[in-house]
Amino acid sequence: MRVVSTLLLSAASLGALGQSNIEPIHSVARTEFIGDMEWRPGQFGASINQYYCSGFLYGANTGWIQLGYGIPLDSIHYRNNSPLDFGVNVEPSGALRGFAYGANIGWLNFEPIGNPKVDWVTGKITGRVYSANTGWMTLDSAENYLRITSIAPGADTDNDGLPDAWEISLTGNLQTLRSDQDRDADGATDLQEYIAGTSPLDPNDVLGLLLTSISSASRKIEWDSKSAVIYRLEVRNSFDFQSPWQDAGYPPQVGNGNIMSLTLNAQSSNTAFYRLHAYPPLTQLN
Ligand SMILES: [Ca+2]
Ligand SMILES: [Ca+2]
Ligand SMILES: [Ca+2]
Repeated sequence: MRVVSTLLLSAASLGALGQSNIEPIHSVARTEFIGDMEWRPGQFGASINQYYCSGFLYGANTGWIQLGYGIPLDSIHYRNNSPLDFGVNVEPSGALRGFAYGANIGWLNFEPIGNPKVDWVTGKITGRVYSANTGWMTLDSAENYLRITSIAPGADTDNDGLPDAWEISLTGNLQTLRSDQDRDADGATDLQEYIAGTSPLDPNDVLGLLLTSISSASRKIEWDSKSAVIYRLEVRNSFDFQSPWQDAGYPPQVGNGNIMSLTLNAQSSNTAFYRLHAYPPLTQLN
């Protein structure tokens, strides 16, 4: 009965967070002593965004386990110092740290020894989680692993298209940034800067082509990449600003945090215009 009431209590706040982003065919973790643990037991399954986790795991022998209370009280990270502010946080590296709770088994500790972690490039979740009552839960093994196929959006209580955690971590409020505004006047909207992983408060941090070297043999373009952001080169063959941007036909590139480059083939039109389009980590293009 206590388990059911916990589920109902948190369903309202979870509604704002969207559905589980655990891939249905990679949703089961193994445990030492208590059988399989399902990370997507329906629409209120685990949801992992760039800052924190929410949602529920389920095991036939354990009942429901809550990954977080729903939305951290400071909108960014759970403090894990009260029953109303507990949960598993997500560090920029993808490390999962904090506490999950099951009424039947108590706390599960996401800590450095087991090092549970999301890989922002592949979406795979690796490592182990410890519970004093039930032992280790293994998130990946040779034949089995957990995976997310997108980054959950997280809470957006002011409905402006920007995750509250991102807004508040940068400005301390929900008013300064807006999706259709270009706060730092660098040509990219605040929403475009969120997607590209650039700062909406720094005009020197913006997605752009850094340098184009042109010779008769090749043209090379370079840009300052952000980790795990996906970049696709687009082309427009006309001065006409109404003409659409199209995929330039090069494989999407996954950012590595350093300067990246693409060498265009020599047949490229002399009058082509290029731009980079950024997509959030794990976006499936094609
Ligand atoms: Ca928002
Ligand atoms: Ca801007
Ligand atoms: Ca900027």
